[in-house]
Amino acid sequence: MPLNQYKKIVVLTGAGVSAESGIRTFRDKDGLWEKYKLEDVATLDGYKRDPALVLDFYNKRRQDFCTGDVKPNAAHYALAELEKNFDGEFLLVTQNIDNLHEQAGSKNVIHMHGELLKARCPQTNQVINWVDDMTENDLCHCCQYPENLRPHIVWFGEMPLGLDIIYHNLSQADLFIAIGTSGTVYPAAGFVEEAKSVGAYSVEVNLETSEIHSHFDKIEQGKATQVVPHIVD
Ligand code: BJW
Repeated sequence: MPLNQYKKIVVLTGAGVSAESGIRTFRDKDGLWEKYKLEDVATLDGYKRDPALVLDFYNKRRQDFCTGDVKPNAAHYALAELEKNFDGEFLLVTQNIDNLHEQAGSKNVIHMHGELLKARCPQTNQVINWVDDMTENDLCHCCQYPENLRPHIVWFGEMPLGLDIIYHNLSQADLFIAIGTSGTVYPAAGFVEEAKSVGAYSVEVNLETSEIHSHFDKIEQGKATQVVPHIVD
């Protein structure tokens, strides 16, 4: 696909882009929501009800991520190369909380649903790196209140991060590419319509048919590691 005909590209990635790196998706067979109830582990109410359960959910995922053989795959690398070589403006918006895009070399990345390797003070919103032995009883590093730190994750009902920048970029985009996302979670699922409303061309890369496939101009069905290097070449 000749990408240099475009001036501003916005790419949205979801769990499918990291699936081939060994990170489980949410809604596929064997996905995380088969084992956990999202109301329990991905809402503020769930966290208030049972912080230990929620911390355990993220601790396990952090452990799997840090101790497993999890590395960026060909799709992550292809997107980093695209950003490096593209003459126009490029924004990568990811719903993923892993840092595989950064490990692959991507620079302009927004983690709209937070980051697994970070914690946040709910009072000041200060974000710090997660420390291995951190528990819910740790003192907050910025205000020293106990039991104050929480995972730096956007749960259901909470406002995703970086939305001003994302919508600003979508309002100027002439190419929008969504990769490995089921299109079930808003506001990310609405980004394609936002981009289309200003005339952007839109491409979806997915192994299956997403909930929002009918909004895209072009569907590239297949594994992210095979399709993405091909379309950004
Ligand atoms: C491959 C592949 C391979 C596999 N190659 N592809 C009613 C109507 C509309 C909206 C709402 C509603 N009720 C509530 C809402 C809002 C709510 C929402 O959308 N709910 C829906 C369930 C209906 N959204 C929110 O609450 C959000 N906040 C919000 O809306 O704030 C208010 C607001 C208002 C107006 C404007 C702006 C804001 C917050 C959402 C927070 C989501 N949090 C989670 C968990 C935290 C992170 C974590 O623990 O990791 O984020 S949920 C989970 O889903 C996670 C993901 O980022 C997110 C999206 O999932 P994703 O990435 O799409 O993964 P899957 O598993 O669903 O799909 C994987 C895809 O990959 C599949 O399609 C496969 O086919 C594909 N695939 N292998 C290519 N190799």
